[in-house]
Amino acid sequence: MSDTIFSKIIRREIPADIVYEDNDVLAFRDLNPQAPVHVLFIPRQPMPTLNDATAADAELLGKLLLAAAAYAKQEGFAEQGYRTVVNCNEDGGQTVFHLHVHLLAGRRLHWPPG
Ligand code: DGP
Repeated sequence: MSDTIFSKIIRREIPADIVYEDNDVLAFRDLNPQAPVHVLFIPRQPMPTLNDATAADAELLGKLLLAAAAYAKQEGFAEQGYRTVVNCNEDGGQTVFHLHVHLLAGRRLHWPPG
């Protein structure tokens, strides 16, 4: 089982600007924001990468995306738009090995990403 900086945030061992939580999901502002809104949605139960997900995790993965969409609606930028991203391993640019969904919003995001 991985223990990363995100597990420490879950255990409140280090501070984070938490914007949402429920029994399965925690969401907090990214320390190094890439857009005016940059929130990370993570499962409380750690999973290093998307590669480690199985069919048993389908509901949890859905909850992460639904929590991100609900936050976008609550904060009023859902109609304007936003992006959700899951980076996986080296080429995906993953640096913290506790699966997370990035929610980016508040500016026009470019495509393709760099
Ligand atoms: P990724 O590159 O996809 O693994 O994204 C990891 C993100 O986590 C990155 O955008 C920066 C953020 N991050 C790293 N350490 C911390 C931390 O201690 N607190 C917060 N809030 N965010 C962090």
